[in-house]
Amino acid sequence: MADLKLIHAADIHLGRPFSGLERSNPELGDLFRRATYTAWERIVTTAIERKADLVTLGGDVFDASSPTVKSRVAFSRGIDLLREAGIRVFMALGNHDPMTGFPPSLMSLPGLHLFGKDPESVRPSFAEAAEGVAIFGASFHKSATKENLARQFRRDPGLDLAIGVLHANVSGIGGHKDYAPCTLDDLKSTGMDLWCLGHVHAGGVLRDDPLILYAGAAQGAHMGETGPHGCFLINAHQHGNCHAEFVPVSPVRWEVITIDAAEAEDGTQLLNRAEQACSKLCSGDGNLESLVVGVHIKGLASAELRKDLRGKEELFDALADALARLPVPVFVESLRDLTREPRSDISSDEDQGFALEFARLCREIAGDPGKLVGLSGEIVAELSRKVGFSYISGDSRAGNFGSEKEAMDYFLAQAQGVVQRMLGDSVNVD
Ligand SMILES: [Mn+2]
Repeated sequence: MADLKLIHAADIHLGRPFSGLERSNPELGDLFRRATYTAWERIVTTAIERKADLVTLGGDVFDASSPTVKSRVAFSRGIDLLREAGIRVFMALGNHDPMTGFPPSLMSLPGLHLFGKDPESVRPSFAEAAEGVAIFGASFHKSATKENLARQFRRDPGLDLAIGVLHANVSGIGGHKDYAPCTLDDLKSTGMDLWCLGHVHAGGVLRDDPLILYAGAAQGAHMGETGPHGCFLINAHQHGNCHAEFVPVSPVRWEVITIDAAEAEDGTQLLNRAEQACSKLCSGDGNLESLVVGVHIKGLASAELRKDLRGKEELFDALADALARLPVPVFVESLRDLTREPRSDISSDEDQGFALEFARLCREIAGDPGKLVGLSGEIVAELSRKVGFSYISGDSRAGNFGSEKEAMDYFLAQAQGVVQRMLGDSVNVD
């Protein structure tokens, strides 16, 4: 066989909305609504421009098991364009778009091979390059597929190149449902030269030999999906030896930018730093149409900066205005003040020991109502002895509350604030 070139994509989630955008912005709203469709169009264009022999899709191409008409039309158009360019598509379905409920109109599109629920192999005979090549795959029958599908695959003897396409959770990767669970060894044992997977939204290569990779979500949809997203262009040679190149396609990128308070004397300088950080992120990705950022400010804040940070709503608006005007418009998703004030009375070791102990005590008390009685006074006393009354607002003294429960609820909220102010983000008390 000649070398084979393929594009692998998965988790396009056509029609998926963005979450966590608390404030609306009409201009960007339209871009966000189009984002998953744009990503799919770019996958198609990339396959055509880079002269791929075939395209593999690893499931969750649609966000919903009953895709909207817009999603169905967009998908069909892409398959048509690929077919006209002589590129066939091999698709396995995932938990968002399982066989049950999958639109019959999409099941037999010309140019598309849809894998059934049982593992099967296809020998594409459409191109000289594909001689001796087999594509293996299986689709989720229903959303919550718990069986290990990978173990049901076996390479046919005599093949030059065996490619597997599957939606699966390898090694229980966190943050994703444990559907079609399997291990890297399960995948390797099948004898495939290449595994093109879907499900995990952070794409990447899991193993080089054989090449096992997740395409990742073609477009991130929330702060848990930061960084560039796209598909992979894979050059496959006889009996493996595959090389994968990541191709970014997402028009919108999510990122967290962290600004050191030591580098910003006040709110104005903070805006400048944020602008610089965003411009740097946008440079070098010509596909990027917008950036959504969470802005974290940490470190030791000057008195001036603290003053500006206290007017957080206004600072947020100023930041949102400034960043929206950048050449690649930036949408501010959130602004987190993780700064701390300078203190000299307690050593940092003591701070951490006390903070953790206090957080543990609060959690223990919250889980045992019997311990509430009388502890509110003790907590205030302990807190004030350790960190000084300047950290505790006046109304938190014992006796100002209608009940112990009310007092405890207040102190727990207070404690979180105190711990955060003392430690910035260096200790996670959750
Ligand atoms: Mn998915």
